[in-house]
Amino acid sequence: MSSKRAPFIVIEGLDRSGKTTQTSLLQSKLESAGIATKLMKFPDRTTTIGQMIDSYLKSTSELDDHVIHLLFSANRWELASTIESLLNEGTTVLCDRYAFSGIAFSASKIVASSSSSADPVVPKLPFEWCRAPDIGLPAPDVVLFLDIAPEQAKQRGGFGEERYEKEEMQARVRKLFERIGEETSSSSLNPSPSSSSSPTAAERLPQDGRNTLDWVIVDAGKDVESVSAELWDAVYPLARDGTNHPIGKLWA
Ligand code: Z5A
Repeated sequence: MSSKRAPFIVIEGLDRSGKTTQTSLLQSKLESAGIATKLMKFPDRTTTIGQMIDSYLKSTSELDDHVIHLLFSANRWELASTIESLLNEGTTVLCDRYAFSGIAFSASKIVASSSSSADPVVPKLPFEWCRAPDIGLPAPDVVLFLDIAPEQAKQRGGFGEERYEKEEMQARVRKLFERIGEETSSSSLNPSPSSSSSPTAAERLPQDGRNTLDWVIVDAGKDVESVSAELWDAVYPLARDGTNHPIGKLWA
């Protein structure tokens, strides 16, 4: 890879969209192709901060909404320099959830009086406030967003065990992810694909030389192997070739 660095690849998506399944498959495939890869996951429940988050998500502790949001962000900051070192050493970083989940989940919380369909929906935490603590984190080179309808996700194993796994909240989270994806893509210097047909994930990858990340939507409702093949096409050229571009700073 000479003077190039390795790419930072984030997989985002709704609950049960298959992030854990797909990041682990991708890691195996990359390593079989001889590409050093580090798999990371947020929240990282192994750190002291991560243990506080884990206990909150399992509803064994209560925290103010502001506090838990800041803990999720702090959990990323405590690993920010590790991410940068790995990329500079030539290790591809594959990350299961990142700051985008941070905004989508916290900004989807609404005040109790707006939970009935007759009331206007009032967020507890403003979108911009939710984004602020993550400004300046290492920016991924690409975000692969696993998109799935909440009704389909619900049919998959384990849904409903943790605090945020409620269908109404997942629907709001999905809308917020759409907003984040649009804002992220529109801030890209890359021209949008000119073809009117749906481009594959690989066709939508950023060209080297761009100065911001790209947001690629992947249909996660397909079978495991089809999703994995699409992710592989998107990730392999980037991981094989590396990039000359310096590590960006998120939203900075
Ligand atoms: N959160 C937050 O609020 N703020 C933050 O800053 C961050 C996170 C980073 C925990 O996240 C919660 O933290 C989460 C967001 C919030 N809240 N919720 N709810 P987590 O990442 O630790 O959550 P998780 O429980 O480990 O992952 P997940 O999202 O629920 O699942 P997944 O990783 O996307 O899916 P999976 O485990 O790979 O697959 C789920 C099941 O579906 C499993 O039985 C698979 O065998 C099956 N599966 C997978 N793919 C397929 C396909 N293609 N077809 C059929 N079945 C499939």
